[in-house]
Amino acid sequence: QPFDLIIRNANVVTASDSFPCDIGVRDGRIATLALALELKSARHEIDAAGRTVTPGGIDSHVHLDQATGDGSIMADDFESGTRSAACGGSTTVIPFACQLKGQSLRAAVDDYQRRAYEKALIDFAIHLIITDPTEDVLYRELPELIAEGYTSFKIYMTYDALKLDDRQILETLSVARAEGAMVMLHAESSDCIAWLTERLLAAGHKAPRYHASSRPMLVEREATHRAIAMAELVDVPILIVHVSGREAMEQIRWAQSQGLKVYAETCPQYLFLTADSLGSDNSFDGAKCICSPPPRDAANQQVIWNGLENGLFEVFSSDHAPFRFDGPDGKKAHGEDVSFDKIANGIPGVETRMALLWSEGVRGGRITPQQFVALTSTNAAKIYGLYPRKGSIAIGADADLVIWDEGRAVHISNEMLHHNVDYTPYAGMQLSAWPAITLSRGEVVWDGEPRGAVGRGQFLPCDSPAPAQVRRRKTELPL
Ligand code: DUC
Ligand code: ZN
Ligand code: ZN
Ligand code: ZN
Repeated sequence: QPFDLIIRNANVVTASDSFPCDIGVRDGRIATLALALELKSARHEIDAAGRTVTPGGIDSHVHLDQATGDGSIMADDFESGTRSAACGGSTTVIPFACQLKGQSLRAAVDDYQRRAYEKALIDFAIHLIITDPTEDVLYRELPELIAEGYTSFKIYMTYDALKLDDRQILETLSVARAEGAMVMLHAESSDCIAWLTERLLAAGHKAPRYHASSRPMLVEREATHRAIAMAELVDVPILIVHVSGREAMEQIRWAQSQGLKVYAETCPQYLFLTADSLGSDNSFDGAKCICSPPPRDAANQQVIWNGLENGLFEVFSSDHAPFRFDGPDGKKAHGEDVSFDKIANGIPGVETRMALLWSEGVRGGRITPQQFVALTSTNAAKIYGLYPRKGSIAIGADADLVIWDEGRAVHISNEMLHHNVDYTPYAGMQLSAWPAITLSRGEVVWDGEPRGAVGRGQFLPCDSPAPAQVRRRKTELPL
């Protein structure tokens, strides 16, 4: 039986290994890995001589077409967002279905499945965001949805429209424990932020750069500590998303040293931006880099690199939250004179994530190629229940692959990107690598041009993530 595709002379890198081989693909899956694959016939061949081939990226934290409720509109939907992801070497994204307060979880899922319908160019799973944990939501809807493949959800400790109080968090964590789901936590202390914001605004400090002053590391540290304590009490694994620097990391390091299953995610903005990116004067330009938690300083960038290298972080995702700078529904939705707390929160990055980490991390000598694969793909597949279909180069896995172009100067500009945002925070950076070809289930979706039909991406129901599986718990809950 002929292959549909053979990739010859690849230098394959997985999360554990690196080896030369040919990859035979049939029906969208990896059918054979062999040295000098004799096979005569394949409909297509790609010569990857001299090139590294990694698993396609899994960007497990992206916001696409997500309702914001504050007059801003996300610039990327499931079409432009997944196209941009593919052009940057990702083959799976996991955006969010965000429950509105008062809305059923089912209605939220249906809403986002409609938003995704026939749009995605690459495969996607969906995380839930739980904002209204009523009894019906927690004890009827959530178990049903987890059984249907929505096995991870995010909860917020800040933002009035999204946050849960500690009692609600405990209750929600205990459902995750019972049902084997993975909980992602946005850990920032709501009241501290509100108090600081009020005082900054009273003093007339309203420019974008004060966004960073309103959310110092302390507020992230405090909430991270509290989240860990609650997860320990309930005895359930959690993942702290978008960790920005030293103080939250110290809490996570402590938890991990106690044997608690506390996983952590960080993002490119904490390696490549600082609070200075929000502006050194009162100009509005800094709004481009407003995200939460805010980027810190050069010393913290180094601490984040250390955490990627030493294994504190499991996941490197983009937290792509796309808002245009100009226009009526992006960063300027309420004008340029508006205070920092009214500016849409988030920055784009789904397309630049992989190349930034390959270029500055691997080629920069900070992490190994295997660590790169673990951080950008394999670990997320395991933590969110997509492994081994996604996240590896192995027989039977989906043929989701990146063939790298290395050693070429890549000057980042927004013009080269395919998102629907009118800027990139990384403009001007000089990289030494970019994906040459991205394959999704054996189909070329990027080879210097975006390829692949709109709507070809499939929804991926997730298994109960290995670390969250019910049978692995060590203790009974105290009653
Ligand atoms: N949290 C996110 O996860 N993304 C964008 C902004 C935020 O606060
Ligand atoms: Zn063909
Ligand atoms: Zn968040
Ligand atoms: Zn996010």
